[in-house]
Amino acid sequence: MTSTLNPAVGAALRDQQIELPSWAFGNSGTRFKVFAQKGVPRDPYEKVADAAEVHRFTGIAPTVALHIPWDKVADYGHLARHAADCGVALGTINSNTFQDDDYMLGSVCHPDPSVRRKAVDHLLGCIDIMDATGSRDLKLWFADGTNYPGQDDIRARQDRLAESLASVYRRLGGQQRLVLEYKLFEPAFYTTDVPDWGTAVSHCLALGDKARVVVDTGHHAPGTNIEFIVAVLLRAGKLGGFDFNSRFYADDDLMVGAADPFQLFRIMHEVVKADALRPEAGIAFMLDQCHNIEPKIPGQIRSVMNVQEATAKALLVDADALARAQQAGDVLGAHAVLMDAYNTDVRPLLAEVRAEQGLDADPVAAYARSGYPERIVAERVGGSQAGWGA
Ligand code: PSV
Ligand code: MN
Repeated sequence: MTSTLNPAVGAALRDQQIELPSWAFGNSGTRFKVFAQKGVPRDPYEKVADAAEVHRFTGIAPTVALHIPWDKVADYGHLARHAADCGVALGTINSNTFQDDDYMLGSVCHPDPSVRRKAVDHLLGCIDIMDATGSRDLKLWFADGTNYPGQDDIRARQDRLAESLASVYRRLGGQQRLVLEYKLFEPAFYTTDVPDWGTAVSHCLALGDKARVVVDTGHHAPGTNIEFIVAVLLRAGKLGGFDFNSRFYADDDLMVGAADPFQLFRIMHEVVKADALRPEAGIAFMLDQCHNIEPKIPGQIRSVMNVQEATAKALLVDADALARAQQAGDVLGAHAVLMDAYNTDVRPLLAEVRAEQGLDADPVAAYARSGYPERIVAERVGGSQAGWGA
C-alpha cells in the first residue's frame, strides 16, 4: 500500500510525547465510594510497570509523573532505574500539600508561618526527589483558599503565596522548572488562592523564566474558552504544560477527549500553530485523570489515543488556506478550513503511523490480547492496593 501520510505530519505525530499520571493506575473514586479493581498496583513500582504498558502499545507515552507522598519510595534512583527497565522514564513530580491535618486552613498561604514552613519544606523535598529522578518539572497545585467571607485576608494570602513560591523557586536547579496549576474552586468554595490563569501567570512572571503555568482542562468554569487561555500563555512564553482530562460539570477527571473532543482539537490547534508540539518547546502534555469505573490501563490507552487524534486533526489544518481566508475576512471560509480538518477521520492515518513504528494499529485491542490484564490479576494478590493517599 502506498503511504498517504504527509511526512511532516507523520514526523510530528511520531515525536509527540504524552506523560501519564501514576495515580491513574491506582484505585480512585468520588467522596461517595472508591470501587476497588482487581490487579491494581500495590506500590509505585507496579504503577510504573502499568504505565509502561500504555507506552508499549501507543509508543508516545514515555514518561510517568509521580505524586509525592503517594509515590514515596526509599530510593528514587532505584525507581528511576526500574522505570528505565520497563522502557519509560520518571517525569513531573507532583507535590501534595492538601492531605495533612495541618493544612485545614491552607498550606503555603496558611496564616501560621510554621505550617507554611512545613509546606515549603515538602516542596523543597520534592526538588530533592527531582534531583534523584532527573525530573524537569515540579508541579504545584494548592488546595488553599477560604470558605467564608472574612475568614482570612485575601491580599495577605497572596503575599504569603508569593513568598513561599520564591523560596521554592530559589532552590530549582538550572534545568528544573516550577509549573503552577490553577483551579477555579474546590476544596475551597469562597476564595481559592490560585483560582485562574491570571493569578498563576502573575506569580510566574514575578518568579522568572523557570516558572510557568499549567492548564488543567477540568479547572475552569463552564463555557470558558480554554484555547484562548492557551494562546495567550503561549504568546507570553508562559505555558508550562497541560493536565488533560474531561469535565461535564466540574473537576470530573474523566478521560480527555470524551466530553468535548472539539475543544481538545481547538486546544491542539493553538499548540500546533505556535509550533509548541515538539518536545523541545518545553510544554508538558500530561494526563490528570481518574478511572473510577472503567479499567485503568485501557482507559489511559484510550486517553492517549484521544490526544493523538486531536493532534493529528490539528496538524491537518491547512495553515495557508486558513491564513488566506482570515486575511480576506472570509469568515465562513476560514471556519470551513478548520472544520474540514476536524471532520477528517484520522484513524487510518494513525494506523499508518503506528505501523511505521512497529505498533499494532489498534492499541486497545492489542493490549487486551497481550495477556497483561490477566497476569496482573493473578499476580497482584495480597498487599494493599494503591489509591488516593498511597
Ligand atoms: C487537583 O484537582 C489536581 O488537578 C492537581 O493536579 C492534583 O495534583 C491532582 O488533581 C491529583 O489529584
Ligand atoms: Mn491537575
